[in-house]
Amino acid sequence: MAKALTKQQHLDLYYYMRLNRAVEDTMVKLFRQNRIVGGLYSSLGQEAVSVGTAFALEKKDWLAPMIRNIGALIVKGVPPRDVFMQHMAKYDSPTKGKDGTSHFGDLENLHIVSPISMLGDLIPVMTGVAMAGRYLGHRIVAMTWIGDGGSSTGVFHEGLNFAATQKAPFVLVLENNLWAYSTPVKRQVPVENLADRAKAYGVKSFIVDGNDVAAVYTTAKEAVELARNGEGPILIEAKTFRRMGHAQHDPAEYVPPDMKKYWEERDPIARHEKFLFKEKLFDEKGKKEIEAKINALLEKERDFAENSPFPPAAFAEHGVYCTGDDCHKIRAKWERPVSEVAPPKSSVPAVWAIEGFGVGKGSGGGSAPIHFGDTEKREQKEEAAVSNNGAKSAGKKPAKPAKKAVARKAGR
Ligand SMILES: Cc1ncc(C[n+]2csc(CCOP(=O)(O)OP(=O)(O)O)c2C)c(N)n1
Ligand SMILES: [Mg+2]
Repeated sequence: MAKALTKQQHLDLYYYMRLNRAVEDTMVKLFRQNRIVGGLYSSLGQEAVSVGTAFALEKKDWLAPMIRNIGALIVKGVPPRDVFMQHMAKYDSPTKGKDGTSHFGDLENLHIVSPISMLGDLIPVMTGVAMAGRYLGHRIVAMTWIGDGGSSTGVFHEGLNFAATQKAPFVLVLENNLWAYSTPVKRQVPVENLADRAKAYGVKSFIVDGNDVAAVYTTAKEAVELARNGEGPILIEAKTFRRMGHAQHDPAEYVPPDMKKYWEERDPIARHEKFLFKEKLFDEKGKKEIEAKINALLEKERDFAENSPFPPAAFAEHGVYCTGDDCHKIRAKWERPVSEVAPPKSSVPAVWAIEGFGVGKGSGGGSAPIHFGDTEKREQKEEAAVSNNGAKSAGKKPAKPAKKAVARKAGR
């Protein structure tokens, strides 16, 4: 357990993990009361990963969470009421009741990119965010998370390779919780450490005990600073365990009871609490104060969420298609004149037409090289055009078009 952190940092990590768990516990109750409209994906036992990694980011940095990273959202500054209202599909929620889970972001203030459900797709997206930050000279780091299952998608590998070749200031947290739905990690990946996947792309990686919040934080901090200094991207494999089923509907009876027990004994909150007591960083009174602060906050946040209305029926058609300013106000911030980065207004004749392959009309109407050689050659076409123009102006009949060039056999 790292001791290099300040007392306040240790207490903050504890507070955020407790808040993360309390927010999810509240949502389980709301789910049982039938007030949650969408899916509920528990991060019970994984709080140290979301909290410890997001805690390593600065305010200006960017993150994109996956379904089990509510803790990261809270650390970045999302109020619990937004998380409740999203899941309850309320009108005051960030998506105004259009989504039933955590598909929301905040590009203006908190620098959060909304999750994408297709596993792995956030990797190239966040690589792009990291590259944009570097281009603008902002010295930001972009972070996202992926599961053990998600690390087997094609886009994980394409994205990581892309980030590596671009040296993007990007940190990818691979949350290895040993299960992807009902598939154990050993049945879907033939390697022991998923961090090894980074080697294929020349990417530096770390492995960390995902149930030790101080270790997660110090590892993430090192990765974030390496990335900020141009040594990214970095992959962190956090070894942890999914203590509940995939979502509320899944009782996860396929998980061996011994395995559950092993990980319950390594609960990240209980472990950190033990550490805080042992190091005299807090006592029973300090613990009660934190609990009281969380309870008071969540009562207020839950009340607000419950009192928020559902969207009016007429709102159903709003926001389906982009209608300009009343849809979104974010515009590209061009650092170079638009004309400089936009495609040229007029096309120029292709200078690389290949002898014998002919030149034809492109879809835009201009000359474009084509590959079949079944149209007249450029010189023949130009000659025909000149003689036709001459004929027209002299009042003669236009000349016959030039003979077609012989088609070249395909497959050469
Ligand atoms: C490309 C893609 N394939 C399949 C799914 C369906 N799906 C959603 S979550 C999930 C399991 C993910 O497991 P893992 O990546 O280990 O994350 P965990 O649920 O354990 O956090 C699957 C298969 C998806 N969302 N995207
Ligand atoms: Mg998993």
